[in-house]
Amino acid sequence: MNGQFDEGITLDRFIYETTRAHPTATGQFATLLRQLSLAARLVSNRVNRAGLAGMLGGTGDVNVQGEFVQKLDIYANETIKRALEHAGCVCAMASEEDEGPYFVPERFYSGRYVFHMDPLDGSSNIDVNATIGTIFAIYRRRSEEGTPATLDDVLRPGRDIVAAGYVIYGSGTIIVLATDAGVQGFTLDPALGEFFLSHPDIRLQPEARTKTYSVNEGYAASWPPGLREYVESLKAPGAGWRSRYIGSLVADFHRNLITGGVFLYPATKKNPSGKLRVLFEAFPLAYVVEKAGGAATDGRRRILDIEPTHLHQRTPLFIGNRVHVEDITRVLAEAGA
Ligand code: AHM
Ligand code: MG
Repeated sequence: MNGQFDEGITLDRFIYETTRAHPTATGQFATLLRQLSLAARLVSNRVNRAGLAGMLGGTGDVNVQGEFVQKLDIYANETIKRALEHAGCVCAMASEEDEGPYFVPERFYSGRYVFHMDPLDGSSNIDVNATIGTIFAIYRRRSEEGTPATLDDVLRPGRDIVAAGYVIYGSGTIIVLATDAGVQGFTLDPALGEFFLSHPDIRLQPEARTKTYSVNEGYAASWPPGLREYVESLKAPGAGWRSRYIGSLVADFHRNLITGGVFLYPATKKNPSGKLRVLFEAFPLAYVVEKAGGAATDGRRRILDIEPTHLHQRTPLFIGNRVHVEDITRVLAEAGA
């Protein structure tokens, strides 16, 4: 027999086989991933039809970050929360779109996991049809299952993450999932509504073949000392680097994960603590990159070791192939940044 049924590994099958291997598995983690994949299909469908469904453009509101809220931001945020809250697998969620944590209402079972997300990263790109995505991280709660969760369950260092990844809505829809079993990518077959394993065991390319840098050079005048010289050195004759920047973190990150390279979002005068969010963007992607053999720092320390003090904390981010991240971190230290 030929065809996807006997040749393809579905996301469901992957979840079943990897969680079955865990002796203490209760099924909640598998449920969480299944519900997340349902939400991903709903959001993907809405993103693809946005121009037809009147979903382009802003709501007229400004979010807790001071940014314009897009209609699709709200749709993704609500859809993912609704898909997870009733399923008995999470106790709390936190989102870039919500000011405070969202504790699962009492009428639902307060499950074992905490879920963090940027429901629609890159949303300023929606109206120009560029790639956007959902970034997420999953933690095991600290407090006892079945009891109400607390802020202590939600506000955690990234090294506590048990799984993380993203859904990317590009020319195809792909879920990239990082766990202790490594990093896997599953592509949605839109006709079947099913995710199939398309990128098994993603590892970053060897350093020598990965000369891509991604940074918004429009801000170069306000970068920290040393960074401008570093980026100039990449452009020297014979250095062999190329530049790629979409302005949608999830898309820039995904490209670099597949082809290798380094993404930089330093502190700037406008954003002295960086622009990207520790919990919703930096932690999940730092977890993914480390599982793929790479590294992520804020210019001084490992991203996953940051102890966040508030939900919407921001950070500079240097992420990608280990050698490049180490070079940047050293350059910044030497310049006293
Ligand atoms: P968002 O989460 O509100 O979409 O903002 C984050 C985005 C990232 O996806 C991207 O890397 C960055 O902002 C781009 O910022 P800039 O336009 O300053 O280069
Ligand atoms: Mg974002």
